[in-house]
Amino acid sequence: MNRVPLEKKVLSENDRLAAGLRERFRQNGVLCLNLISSPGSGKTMLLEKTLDALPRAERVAVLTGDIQTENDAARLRCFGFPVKQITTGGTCHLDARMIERHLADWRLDEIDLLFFENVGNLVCPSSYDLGEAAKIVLLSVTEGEDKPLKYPSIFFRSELLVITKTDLLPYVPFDIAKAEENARRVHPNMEIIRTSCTQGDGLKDWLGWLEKRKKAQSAKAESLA
Ligand SMILES: Nc1nc2c(ncn2[C@@H]2O[C@H](COP(=O)(O)OP(=O)(O)OP(=O)(O)O)[C@@H](O)[C@H]2O)c(=O)[nH]1
Ligand SMILES: [Mg+2]
Repeated sequence: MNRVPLEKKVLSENDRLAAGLRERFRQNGVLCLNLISSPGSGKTMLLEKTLDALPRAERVAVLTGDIQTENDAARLRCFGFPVKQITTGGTCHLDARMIERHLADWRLDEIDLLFFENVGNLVCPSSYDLGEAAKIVLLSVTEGEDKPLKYPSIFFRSELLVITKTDLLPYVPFDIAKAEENARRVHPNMEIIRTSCTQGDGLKDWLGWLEKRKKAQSAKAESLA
């Protein structure tokens, strides 16, 4: 009986903080993207390839979340962009308060593109708004094409699906067309990009999507100014 009101309170407090973050991102022209997937789907590797491909003058930063370890931040720091690890100590998702705290000593007016790598989990992160402009869900070909139907919330709420590890398709019984059909049953017209970070396939499409998304955000800001 008591569980529902408590959850509601925690979530509404998160929504309030997330709204504040979204407004700060808007004022500073930061495009903020929240990457979500099961553990090991390839979030960090996609970010490694992204940071490696971007010009060093690009104003990009990453907050990466995990329950334990600084491993992902260590992998991402070597590209020379600001990176911070958020260690949740048991919590299975990032929340807006963690984001607020870890952004405290960064100047948002010096960042154009900010990535959050959420804790590996296909369920809980979908309920927590972090003030991002868009959620992006990753699904690797080893996870099964039924996942959009079993975990619909995150596929419904994400603007883009990145299918990862397509180099493994010859070795796993994964029907990629069915996976895409399932994603679009949950989220009609969902944008989908197929990638292999080991082979480099689809990375151009991904970088092109980022560019397009940045332009859309700038155009929206100009139209509101
Ligand atoms: N074959 C293949 N392996 C990949 C690809 N992308 C990532 N991997 C491997 O998959 C494993 C997990 O990748 P990560 O990038 O650490 O995955 P993650 O989603 O960040 O994992 P968590 O942060 O623990 O949730 C690593 O061994 C990667 O080398 C890919 O495109 N192809
Ligand atoms: Mg990772």
